[in-house]
Amino acid sequence: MSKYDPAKIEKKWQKEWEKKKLYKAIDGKDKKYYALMEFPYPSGEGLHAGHVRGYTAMDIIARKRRTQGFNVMFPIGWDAFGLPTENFAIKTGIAPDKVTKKNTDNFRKQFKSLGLSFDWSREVNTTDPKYYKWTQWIFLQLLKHGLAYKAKATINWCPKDKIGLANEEVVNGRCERCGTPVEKREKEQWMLAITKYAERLHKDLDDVDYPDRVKIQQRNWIGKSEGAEINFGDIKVFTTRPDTIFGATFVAIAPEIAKKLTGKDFGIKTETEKENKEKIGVDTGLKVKNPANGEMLPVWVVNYVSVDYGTGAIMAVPADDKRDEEFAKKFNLPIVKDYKPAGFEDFGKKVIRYKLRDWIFSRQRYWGEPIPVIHCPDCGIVPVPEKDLPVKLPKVKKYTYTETGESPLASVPKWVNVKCPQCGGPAKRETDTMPNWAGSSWYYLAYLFDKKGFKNPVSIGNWKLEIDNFKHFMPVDWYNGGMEHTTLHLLYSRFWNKFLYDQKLVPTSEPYKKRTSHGLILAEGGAKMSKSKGNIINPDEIVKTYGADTLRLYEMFIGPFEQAVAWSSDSIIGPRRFLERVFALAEKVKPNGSLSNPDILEKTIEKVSNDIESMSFNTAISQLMICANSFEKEKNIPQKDFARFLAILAPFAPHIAEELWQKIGMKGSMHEAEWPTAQKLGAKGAIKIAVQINGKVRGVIETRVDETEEKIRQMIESSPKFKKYLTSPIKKIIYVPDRIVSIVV
Ligand code: ANZ
Ligand code: ZN
Repeated sequence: MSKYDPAKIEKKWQKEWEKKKLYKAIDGKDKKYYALMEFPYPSGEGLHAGHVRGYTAMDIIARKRRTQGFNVMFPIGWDAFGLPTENFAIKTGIAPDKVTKKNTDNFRKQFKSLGLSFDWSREVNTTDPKYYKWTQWIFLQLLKHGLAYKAKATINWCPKDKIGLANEEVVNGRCERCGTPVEKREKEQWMLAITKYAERLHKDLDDVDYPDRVKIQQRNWIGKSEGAEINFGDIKVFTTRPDTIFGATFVAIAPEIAKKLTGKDFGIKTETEKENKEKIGVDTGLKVKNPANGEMLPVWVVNYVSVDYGTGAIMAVPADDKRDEEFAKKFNLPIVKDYKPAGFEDFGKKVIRYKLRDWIFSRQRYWGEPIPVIHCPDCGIVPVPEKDLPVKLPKVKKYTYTETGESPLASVPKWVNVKCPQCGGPAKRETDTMPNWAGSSWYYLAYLFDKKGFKNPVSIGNWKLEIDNFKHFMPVDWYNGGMEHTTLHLLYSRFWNKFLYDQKLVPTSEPYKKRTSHGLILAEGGAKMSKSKGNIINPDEIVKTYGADTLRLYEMFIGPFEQAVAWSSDSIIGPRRFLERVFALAEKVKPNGSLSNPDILEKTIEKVSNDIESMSFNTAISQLMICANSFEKEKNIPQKDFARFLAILAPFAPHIAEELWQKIGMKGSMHEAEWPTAQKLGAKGAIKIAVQINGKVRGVIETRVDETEEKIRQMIESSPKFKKYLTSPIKKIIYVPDRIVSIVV
């Protein structure tokens, strides 16, 4: 009897599958299924055990769909612009593209060792000029349609990194990466007008299959509010509660508004809701009239009203608003209770406001896509002609920002100084680069390019082929990724897709039909895995010791997929033992015969099929274990039954499944075999349904849980028991699944 030796089996099959190109998606072929997993940032540390969870999960979906006869698109690539690589370059002087190459080579090797069924022929890398040529092209289209613009923006500024930060990069008032307190600065920035899409980004969530939690996150970020604008003298306030106007006892305004109205600086700074621990304010001395009752109200400048939202001014109603109440108590302002409510539009007009701000799209960094415009003293901002794309990153000597906080690109005169494409006069390139979010905002389309699209210079002609492929494969049928990307990445890529949809380049307004998110894998003991804590589990070692199939199985078994779970070195032996037992079961396979307990297998097929769809991988594996236990009690296992068991084990543990498939004498690769369907009913699957004809119960039929209406109807029509009541054709049929069927003839 041979022993289970994953080291031998796994490499062998990985090579064989690659040779056979089993996982290649076919352009234009029917019954497409696009399974997408967020592509990784190829860090220097390599893949860690946490990554394996999501990739294995989508691999299971992709494998199942293939054997269900789908033309599966399951691609992978690298989201490779990013700060760690740039910081490494700053420290060591090693060019980011060199480091990226090394890191992606390592990630690729690691992915392959896990037996993930990616179509490697479609691999993309956001830092490849052939790729970012298109990121730049999309930027130019946004520019052409007025959705990219340059404006002075108050930005969060990290004085240490000398870089503008997006709101989400500011954590508790500090720079997310270096911890320095963030300052506000005015700086010319490229902006993308995502707010023009706010309503669609909000509303279209109705049409996609995302978890409620994710929809709520998206909606909160967009922050749609229906309210009213009401004039209190010269000050216009925004309120969602115009009904409370008779309870207003003062008006509170943002510092910027106070400065505009009085010319004075009151030394008050706005804080976000999170930052705001203590309410502070100063009486400006101004008084304005409440239009509801003519009362004169004092105007205070406060730290809890922001200039960025609504009108930057509020009517304060201490009786009904907690923040106003706190403020009123502290500064002895009146609190009026039991006032009379007003109608919604009695004193102002209805408006809709969004919290969403335009997207600050500039970074003063090296390692990003150069923004493809040229500044000409005579012509202004001139887009780089499409034929001149990509604008490649120049080689630089130093990767740090300049003294004035400009990007390192500004220190390469040969690159910066160009001729204006419009007038031919001397002009300068834009030196800002795009943020890390750019490349991932459209990568699901990049996979669909014919490789020609990447090699040839830009021209509309070349787009045709890709657009056909976009039409064929889009939208993404199932997108899985981390919880931490369900707000911004999802929002940004939905925005770009909607824009491309408006340009008639993609077939649907939403890029992702369905989104799921996996929970984190924590380190042993429950802490977050991180390099600094030295608690990272390296999958390479697990693969070496236990095999990839064991690692895959373990990560899927470890707990409910959407919840965070802690790694446990003691538990990994469980899945390994299970696979050893499955391996030994193959010895009992005989060409013919029958199982003494066939129901277990049928139930297992049914359960595993359903559990994969709901990502209940842990319960699917439990059921596979129950089935294997039952097989152990059998004297012999018929070949066809064991083959069906292998077919449902295969998405989880593809190597051992293939090995045993061959061993028991099945033909071809098992990954080209068909997904089995449960044939017979287990005792629990059988149910009785009452049959009512013209209002009278005429008996019951025996069927199975979840049977289709069509099938039930056929059974009734062909049953002698009911035929005599069906004196004329069926007019109407009402089927309450698993309970009753009511027929009118
Ligand atoms: C009077 C009032 C009475 C309010 C009441 C609330 C409750 P949303 O849109 O749901 O977040 N507000 C308006 N602009 C603001 C700004 N720039 N900074 C801080 N707060 C602002 O909430 C809108 C409500 O937040 C508005 O309705 C306003 O306070 C405040 F019982 O007006 B309300
Ligand atoms: Zn010019």
